[in-house]
Amino acid sequence: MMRFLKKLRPEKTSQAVTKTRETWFSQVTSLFKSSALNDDLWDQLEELLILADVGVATTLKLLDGLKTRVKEQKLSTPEQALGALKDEMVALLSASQAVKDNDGAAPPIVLLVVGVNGSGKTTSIAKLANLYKESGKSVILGAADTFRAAAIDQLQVWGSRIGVDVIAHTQGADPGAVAFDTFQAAKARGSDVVIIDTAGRLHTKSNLMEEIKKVQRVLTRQEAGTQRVLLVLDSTTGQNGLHQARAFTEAVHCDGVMLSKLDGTAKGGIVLAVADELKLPVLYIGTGEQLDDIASFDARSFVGALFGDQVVRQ
Ligand SMILES: Nc1nc2c(ncn2[C@@H]2O[C@H](COP(=O)(O)OP(=O)(O)OP(=O)(O)O)[C@@H](O)[C@H]2O)c(=O)[nH]1
Ligand SMILES: [Mg+2]
Repeated sequence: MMRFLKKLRPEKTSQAVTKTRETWFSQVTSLFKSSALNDDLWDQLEELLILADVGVATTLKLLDGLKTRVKEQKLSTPEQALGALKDEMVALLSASQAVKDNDGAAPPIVLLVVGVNGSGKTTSIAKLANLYKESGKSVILGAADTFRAAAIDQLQVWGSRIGVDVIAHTQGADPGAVAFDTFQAAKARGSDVVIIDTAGRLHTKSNLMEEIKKVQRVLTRQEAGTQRVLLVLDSTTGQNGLHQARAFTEAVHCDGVMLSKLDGTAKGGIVLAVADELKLPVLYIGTGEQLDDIASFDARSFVGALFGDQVVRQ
């Protein structure tokens, strides 16, 4: 899945986690400033991380790793331990970041965008299409959310704003047929990237999950070799959203996650839970409702932003 290293935009990341930083991680910083390295500090840290939505399992894992670092590196001051916490968070976030690169693969790259209703798929597609376009790639969009007429219009409005073509059928049409036509159009025009919008669906609706698989099969038959499935997850849905996403990834193979609406929550710790529990790379974050409100995910910038640091120490 292509990344846009030029578009790391640490300032966007920092802006998006403002609430999370102010609500929880500033308290973590204060804790390390005011407490000695003892069990009381670990207990309070555990509580703050869980409140920030890091999730119980991931919080315990972080604490274990942190205590090991403190012991092995013979750290004696709370300040050193805070540095070790940041390192541990970066390590955890980086563990699942190895993504197959598409360098050398024959275009077009096909990105199938999936997720539950209202998670931010269509908006995220517009942001991604815009990023690709800005980096000089030709993009074509497929309106395979044929479930509601407004969905097709929504994508077409974005398409004309960005200046990319949208392949659409009518409402109720077969999403597989839309994907087929979009891929054919991309091949005929020599496009670099195809992004396919899909209808929101719950993982519990097996017929809808089958529909996604059918779209994938249609694309595979077209020898769309570099297919990637991007799961869009609404950060504001917290642990519940994570639970849904886990079931989603069990039903459909996903390659990476876009965490939308990170700006809309004080519980941005969810990013750590997602990376750790879904074992999927977080590729992008949504930082607002506008076209430009997207940043490539980078573990070090993210952790730095959570703590309000300029640069997280190596
Ligand atoms: N604040 C904020 N809002 C976002 C972000 N991404 C999407 N939204 C908003 O979330 C709402 C739903 O976005 P859509 O893109 O329509 O979501 P969808 O997944 O395509 O929805 P369905 O097609 O109905 O399943 C819209 O109001 C978007 O503006 C983000 O990163 N930040
Ligand atoms: Mg949509």
